[in-house]
Amino acid sequence: MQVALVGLTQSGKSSLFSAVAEGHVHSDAGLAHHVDKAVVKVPDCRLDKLSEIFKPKKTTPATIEFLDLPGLSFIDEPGRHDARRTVANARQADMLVIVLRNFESDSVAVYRDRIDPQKDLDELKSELFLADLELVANRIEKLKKSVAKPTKTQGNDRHELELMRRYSETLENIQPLSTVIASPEEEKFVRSFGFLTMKPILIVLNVNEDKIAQPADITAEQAGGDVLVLSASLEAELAALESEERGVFLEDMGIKEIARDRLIRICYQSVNLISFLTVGADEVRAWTVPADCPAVEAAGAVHSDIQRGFIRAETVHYDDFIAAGDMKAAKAVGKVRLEGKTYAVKDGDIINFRFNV
Ligand SMILES: Nc1nc2c(ncn2[C@@H]2O[C@H](COP(=O)(O)OP(=O)(O)OP(=O)(O)O)[C@@H](O)[C@H]2O)c(=O)[nH]1
Ligand SMILES: [Mg+2]
Repeated sequence: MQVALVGLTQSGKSSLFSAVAEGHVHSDAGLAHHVDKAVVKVPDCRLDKLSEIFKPKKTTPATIEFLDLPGLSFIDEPGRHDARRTVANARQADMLVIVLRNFESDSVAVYRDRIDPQKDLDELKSELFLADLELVANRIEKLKKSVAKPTKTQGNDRHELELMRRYSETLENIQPLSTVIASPEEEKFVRSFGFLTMKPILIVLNVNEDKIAQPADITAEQAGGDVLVLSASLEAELAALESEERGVFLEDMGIKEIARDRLIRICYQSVNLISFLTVGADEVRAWTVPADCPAVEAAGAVHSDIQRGFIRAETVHYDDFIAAGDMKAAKAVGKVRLEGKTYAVKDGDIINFRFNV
């Protein structure tokens, strides 16, 4: 899974990126189109707890990849030119985190002479709509030509043309494409286009340090996605501290959790991914699968042999396991179930696959 940090110039993306990537030094000096990438562990206290219990040789968390994209500017033609390139990079991501500037600073240049996150968001969103509309329009032109010829793909092309016309209408009515996907099959069919308005979004309001506890000026409804208030530069400083130092610092500031952890978790949930867990003396591990994934496919995430030779998924939910104390006790109270191939795996299921190859 990939998450792209997008936003107008100097909104705090790279600062947030270095917080998320915990000290990954960003290296965009002089490289106008450089995209930084970092693989980030998904914080999961269940995994920590299970590691304490099983004391495995190895603990493996779920991960997400973050992309730090260059800042967008639509003020002049060179800016628009660069923005097109950046936006094309965002198409590969599964989700967008839109970073909005809401901090005052004399030393950081201000976009369009304003500090106004709502206006910035409106501008960004309309550019995302336009980028999708352009893609759809190009596709329609191509398809109009190809459906006129009796080729093997004619049937498919007709179907696609119909879809693209519907999308064009949707976008012209300023509705995101995420609102018109009719079925999972359709979603799969158009996924490779990377439509931006089809992606889940999270809005980050980057405020001054003394404002992090205040409610956001923008509601989730206005934003069209969850809103997270944080200070990117504070997050970057916190991420650079050793965990003990960080704990003391957070306590002093009266903060329960760093925003970074919350951000990563929200991203994971926004694209409908869940973690199931495997435990043992060798490894305690979180595995990433789509929500409601059938058990037999979850088995495939671990190993194709386990999928092929699937017999049963011995399953206990993490909460039941912790309540019971250990596996034996969980079995004794009937919380360990033997599930078949079609069982829809839940977030936090601890699974032991029985298989035969
Ligand atoms: N006061 C304050 N300054 C910040 C904050 N976040 C970022 N900055 C400063 O704003 C400037 C730009 O931050 P970056 O993180 O590089 O912003 P960016 O969005 O990556 O910038 P571009 O990639 O050039 O678009 C830097 O000087 C940061 O130190 C914040 O929360 N508060
Ligand atoms: Mg940057």
